[in-house]
Amino acid sequence: MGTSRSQGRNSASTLAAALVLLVLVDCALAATVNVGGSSGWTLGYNYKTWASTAKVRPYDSLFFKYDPRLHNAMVVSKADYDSCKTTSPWAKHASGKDYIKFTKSGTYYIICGVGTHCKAGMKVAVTVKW
Ligand SMILES: [Cu+2]
Repeated sequence: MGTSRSQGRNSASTLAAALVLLVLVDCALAATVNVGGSSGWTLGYNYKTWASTAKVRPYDSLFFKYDPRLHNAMVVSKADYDSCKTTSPWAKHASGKDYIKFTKSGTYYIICGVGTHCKAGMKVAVTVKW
């Protein structure tokens, strides 16, 4: 009886170790996802369609490539995404080569805060999940 209990513990800790290893390997394999594919972050691109097929996992980097004189990338709340409100972003990126990483599953909202670009469709809702 004692033996089988201890075996149970051992296989449980082996399983735990395997899961930790799996997560570590997954993190090490984190990918870079080009937002907008080869078009990058720009006006006149359908980010809804792009996002519907994009595979983004926690720890992946979303890469926003654009001319920093023309655009930026703001991480905002869903409400601000819906209304294109640019005055209270959670984070503002403006290098033109921005890597944005989310470590938790969820839907994240990024808009361009320049002029009326967001209203023109320069906004993306990205679902991050394993
Ligand atoms: Cu813009």
